[in-house]
Amino acid sequence: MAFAKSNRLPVGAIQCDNTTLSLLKANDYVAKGIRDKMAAQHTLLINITSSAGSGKTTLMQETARRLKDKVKMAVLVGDLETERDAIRIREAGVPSTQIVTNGVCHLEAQMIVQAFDHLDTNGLDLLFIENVGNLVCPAAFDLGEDYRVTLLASTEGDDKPKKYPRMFLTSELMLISKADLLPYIPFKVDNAVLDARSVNPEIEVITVSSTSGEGMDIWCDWLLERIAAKKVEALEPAAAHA
Ligand SMILES: Nc1nc2c(ncn2[C@@H]2O[C@H](COP(=O)(O)OP(=O)(O)OP(=O)(O)O)[C@@H](O)[C@H]2O)c(=O)[nH]1
Ligand SMILES: [Mg+2]
Repeated sequence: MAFAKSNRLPVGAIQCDNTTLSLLKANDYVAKGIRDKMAAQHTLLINITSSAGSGKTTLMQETARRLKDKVKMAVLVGDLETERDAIRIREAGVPSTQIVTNGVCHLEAQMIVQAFDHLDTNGLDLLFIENVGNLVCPAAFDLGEDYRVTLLASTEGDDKPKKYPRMFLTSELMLISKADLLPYIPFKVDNAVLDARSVNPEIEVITVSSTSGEGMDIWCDWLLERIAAKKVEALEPAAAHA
């Protein structure tokens, strides 16, 4: 199947009804506003997605511990119920606001805009959005992010990229998480990478463990490079008019 990455929809395979399509169009309009706001304040915006329990919040906590003294960062986190994840992230020393969706299985751009009333993003170098744990619905909703990063935990099985292709198609980076468990389970990293690249040949891959620390330096360097690039990007229009 051919895919158009720019609008994140499979070409010739649109099976949504008109209502769904217009909802997505409205979402894209709001997402553009978020992208413009983040560009104006030079904040790198990363949308973190995965199945439930793949280790997103633990990764946010460990990333915060490693980067909070180097960059100004915060996390918006979505869940169907409870403020538990935001509390965990705040305990790791960075501001975090919980978006409680009351049963909605994904975050939408309008929810992010509403959350900006509760979290001051001015001056941030890095803003993470931890999406609701779900490999399906969050794939359809642009949140204005610069990069979408999807975790695939070793405990989920290496067959998921082909079973949930849109999430891997629309992600720039796949993090194979819980790498410390790889010696004990029949997850083949090569199979997962092959499948992910058959869906999205450009997807980057880093293997990480928040528990052992494996891959965390590579992940943090990946972020720092992009934070720096975002600042340069912000200077370019000014340079062009100088
Ligand atoms: N062995 C191991 N366990 C991990 C790792 N990262 C997270 N976990 C465990 O996996 C479980 C789920 O982790 P969370 O960080 O809450 O996962 P999540 O993706 O945020 O979950 P939801 O927000 O509910 O979707 C917890 O018991 C964590 O301690 C890891 O690198 N290795
Ligand atoms: Mg979580």
